[in-house]
Amino acid sequence: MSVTPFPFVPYHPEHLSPEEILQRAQVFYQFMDRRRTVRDFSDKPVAKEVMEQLLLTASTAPSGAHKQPWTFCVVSDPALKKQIREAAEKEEFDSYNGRMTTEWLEDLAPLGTDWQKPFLETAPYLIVVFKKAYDLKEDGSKRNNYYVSESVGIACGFLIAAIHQAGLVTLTHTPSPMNFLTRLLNRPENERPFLLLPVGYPAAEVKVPDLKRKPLEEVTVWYGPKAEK
Ligand code: IYR
Repeated sequence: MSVTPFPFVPYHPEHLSPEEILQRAQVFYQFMDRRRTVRDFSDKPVAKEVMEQLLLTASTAPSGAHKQPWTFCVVSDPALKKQIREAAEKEEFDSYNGRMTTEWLEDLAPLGTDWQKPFLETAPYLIVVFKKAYDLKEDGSKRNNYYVSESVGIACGFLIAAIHQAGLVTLTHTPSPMNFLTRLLNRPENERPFLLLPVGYPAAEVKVPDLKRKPLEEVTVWYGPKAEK
C-alpha cells in the first residue's frame, strides 16, 4: 500500500540572539522548576475551553511516524469520576496491602501517598490518557504505530507543562493495574490506559513535600567542551 508524502513547506523558527536564547532558557527553567505535583485539589470549576487549549498543546508533541498514537479522555461527569475513584481505590488498596514490595513502600513513605484517592472526585477534570498500540482502520484492518510509549510520554510531558503554565495543577496518577479504565471509558481494543491526570486548582493552603531536585552535575555527563561563558 502506498502512502501519500507530506508536501514540504518553509519553516520559520524565531531568530534570537545568543543572549536572548540564554535569557529564555533561564526564564523557562525557573518557571518549570516551580511546578509541583499536587495531591489535594479544590473542586473549583475550570472552563472547558481551557481544557481544550491544554489538550491542543499536548497534541503538538512529536510522535513516531507522526502517528499521534494517543486519545485523551476528559472526564468531568461526577458519577463517572466516582466510579473511577472506587475502581482505582480498590486496586490501590490491594497494591498498598501486599502487591507492592517492601522496598517500593519504603521509597513511597516519604511522600505520604496511600490507597485513598479523593482527588479523583474532587478535581473538576480527569484526563485519562490512552496509548494506541496500533490504529484500527474503518475496514477493521490494523496499521502499526511506532515508539508509542515514548510518543505518549512526550505528549503527557507537554500536557503537564501546559497545565502548569495555565496556573493549574496536576498529578501523574498511575493506578495499577489500569484495565478498569478501558472498561469504564468504553475504549476500543487497540487502546491501553497510560496515565491519569486530575486537573484543577490546588486545595486552599496546599502543602507539598520539600523535595530537592538532583543537581545538574548528578544528572548530566558532558562529552565536549562546554560553550564559553
Ligand atoms: N500508583 C500508586 C503508587 C505510587 C507509585 C509511585 I512509583 C509513585 O511515585 C506514587 C504512587 C499511587 O498512585 O498511589
